[in-house]
Amino acid sequence: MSSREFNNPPAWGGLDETFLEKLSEAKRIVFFTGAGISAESGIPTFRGKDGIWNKLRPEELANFNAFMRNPQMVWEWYNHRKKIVHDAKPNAGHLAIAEMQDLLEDVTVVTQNIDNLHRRAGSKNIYELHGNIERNYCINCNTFYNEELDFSGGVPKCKCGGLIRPDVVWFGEFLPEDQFMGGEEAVRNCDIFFVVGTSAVVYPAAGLVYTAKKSGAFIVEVNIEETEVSAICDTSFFGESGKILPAIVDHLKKRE
Ligand code: BJW
Ligand code: ZN
Repeated sequence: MSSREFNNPPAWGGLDETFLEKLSEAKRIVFFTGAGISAESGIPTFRGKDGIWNKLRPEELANFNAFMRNPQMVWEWYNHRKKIVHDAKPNAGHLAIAEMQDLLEDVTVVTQNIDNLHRRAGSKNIYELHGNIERNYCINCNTFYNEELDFSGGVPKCKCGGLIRPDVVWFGEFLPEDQFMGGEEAVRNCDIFFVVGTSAVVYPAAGLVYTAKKSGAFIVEVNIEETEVSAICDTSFFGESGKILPAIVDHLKKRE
């Protein structure tokens, strides 16, 4: 939760007329997603009520200096999360977004998540802004090591001797340029921009909400609580994404 105090949001009352009208005209849709969409798959969020960063300090784990100070500890944290991600399944929210590919002209997912669940749900057009927990690379020569790593001799090393790290974006690091530029381009050209399950406090990713706004998209928030960007959204659906996104699919199927 950010320092801003939020009121209790009103419970979701169904899909409203303005939204349905926009949806009926929309050609290009972007889903900008965060940890909240995977919460119903059993993957903890970072912030908020059950967020992992209520217990752990992000600056101790999610930055390069922390990794250099204590690579063993950082890897233990990632291996723990890798297991959770590996055992998780896409939920009704991920599946609904994937299903929309057959019901709408052009659907793009721009995700901050590193958990692969959009891909596993069947989404095709995905930009991953913060990397992917299933990939690793050498900090010296950037060689990728995506197979199962061997930790029996301590933190795994590359042939060149460099430490191998997870391919995720830590604080103070640049986002992968192709992913950010591709995602931003889709955002600039979309008619409806959904902001799903993100606290929208981490930049530059959160800036995409403002990019969408400036480009004239209709902005729809799906979240269990108010966020930093609720005030600029055209409509906010407050409830679980695993309930609200399938309701949109149901509506689209009825109109087919
Ligand atoms: C549900 C739900 C349900 C729950 N249904 N909803 C000061 C001002 C502005 C910027 C900065 C600043 N100081 C530093 C910065 C920059 C920094 C930043 O933004 N910091 C802010 C936090 C202050 N950004 C960076 O450093 C970025 N790089 C950068 O800026 O590069 C330029 C640069 C380079 C060199 C020098 C200087 C600048 C990089 C950011 C990388 C973020 N990485 C992480 C970790 C990834 C790896 C890992 O997983 O371990 O990415 S941080 C973490 O936060 C993760 C997430 O992708 C990201 C966003 O979190 P998200 O997805 O929004 O999750 P939550 O938990 O915050 O929210 C969940 C939401 O779901 C909540 O709203 C719930 O209500 C909701 N929810 N259940 C629907 N069922
Ligand atoms: Zn190397």
